[in-house]
Amino acid sequence: ESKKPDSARSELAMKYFQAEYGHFINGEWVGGSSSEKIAMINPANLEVLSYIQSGNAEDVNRAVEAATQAFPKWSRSTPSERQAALYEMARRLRARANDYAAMLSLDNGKPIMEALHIDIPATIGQFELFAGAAFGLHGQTIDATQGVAIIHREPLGVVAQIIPWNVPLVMMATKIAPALAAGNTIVLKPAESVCLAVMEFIREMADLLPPGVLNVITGYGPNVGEALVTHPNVRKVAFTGSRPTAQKLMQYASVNVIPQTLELGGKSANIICADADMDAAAESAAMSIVVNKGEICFAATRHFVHESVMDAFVEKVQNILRKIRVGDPMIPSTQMGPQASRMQFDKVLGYLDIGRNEGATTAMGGKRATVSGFEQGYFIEPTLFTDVRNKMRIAQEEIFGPVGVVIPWKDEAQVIREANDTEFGLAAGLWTKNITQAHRMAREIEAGTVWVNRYFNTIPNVPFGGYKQSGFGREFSLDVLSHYTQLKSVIVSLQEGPI
Ligand code: TXE
Repeated sequence: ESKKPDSARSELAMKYFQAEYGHFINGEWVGGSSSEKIAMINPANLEVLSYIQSGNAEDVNRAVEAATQAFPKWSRSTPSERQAALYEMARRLRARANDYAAMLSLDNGKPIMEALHIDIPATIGQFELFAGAAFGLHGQTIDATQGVAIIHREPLGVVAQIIPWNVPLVMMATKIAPALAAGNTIVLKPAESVCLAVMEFIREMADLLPPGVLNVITGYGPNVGEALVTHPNVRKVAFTGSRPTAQKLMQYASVNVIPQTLELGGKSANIICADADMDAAAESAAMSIVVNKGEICFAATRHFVHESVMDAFVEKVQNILRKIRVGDPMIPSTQMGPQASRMQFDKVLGYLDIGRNEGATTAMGGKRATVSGFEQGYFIEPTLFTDVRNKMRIAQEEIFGPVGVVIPWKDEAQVIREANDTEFGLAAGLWTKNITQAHRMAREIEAGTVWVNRYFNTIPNVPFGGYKQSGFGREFSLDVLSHYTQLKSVIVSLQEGPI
């Protein structure tokens, strides 16, 4: 495919995006070593917004080389240099929040107001958190009679970071902010289906970092990923995405025995007790279906509702979903946009069929949504399945779309067993006014985050990550710095002579 001339692009595409993006290597935008380009598609109307390079091993090698060269100096930069760069990224993002929200909306299909009020603040939060952390990377000393040990905390070197398409700026920030704060250099690979807001961010922030500290290679996962993660100079890989890709990355990482942090999605349980604030619980459950069209790893997707309040709960969720405005994500009043890509659209429609075939009742939605003027777009109706059993595929597999399932429960031990009967363990929700029960159940749930009487409120300095097959390692919070540093113990003897 050849690059689309500006005359063939919409005004919005031209306003926000370049006609084409190169790779970003050693502080410069460069063409790919292959002439193949990937079209970036607006999922609301299938317009081509821009093109990115389809990278390969040769591009990866150039980027890793640049990052390797930049590391010695960056690793010895002062905390104030690193802090200044990270704060300035936060400041510029805040100053152009509306523009970045529009870019996310055009590129990914999320409603512009949601991008403005969820994605942008979450992205800024990561930059601010790790800007502060640049001054907190202390070592330690340990005194003993035989010697004194100085424990230095040192950066790892070149790190590979591979991010998905659902919340691109947040994913970029959770990866690059801690890595930069700790003095590492980076080769970042954004997703091939959605990455234009990331590319614009890199363009705007390029002057804040020395050349080679942050490099970006675009392209298809397998073409870029294997060369990147198996490169002998790469010291760590951080990834958010699907489990099959994570399994490949574990193999690649075994080549040079490098550490990984993996965040792999979920099938989060949301347990509603009989005494819950039913309006709040229903509103929250509906939002888990709607926010980012369900393309959120920690969305509550299995709603375990106490049988005594089942009918009231389902009716309330239906009433909320019925009023959701599905449509053009660039219109401020829109509450739900299209799935991010054809692949996701097909996947979700496939699960709607699976659910019906498994015998679930479609209490709401269940099909493609028609949006006038956007007939080609990847819109799906907010969908609620009832009469679901936890063993069904729609209750076990990550759909990653606007689909919730409702499962009744009777006693606490049973609901905990079923909530934990999943290969995933990213997050969970609990709704009750009984604090003893809340604390007890929160401890029993196998998940990295348990929200009580609220859902969705991630906090920049609170760890986030998975149990079981939802991955390992944490993001958000200062704990992340342990994934981007290593300890060196220098032991100085206090005794003369040999041991
Ligand atoms: O994921 P992939 P996909 C889940 C969600 C979704 C499904 C498939 O259920 O429907 O995964 O999405 C790069 N070496 N999540 O296919 O392939 C790829 O280019 C190195 C949950 O998009 O894992 C992209 O940059 N990299 C999730 C990134 O991996 C490779 C977010 C993610 O793509 C690669 C996204 C390879 N061999 C999807 N193959 C979450 N946890 O939030 C692909 N990639």
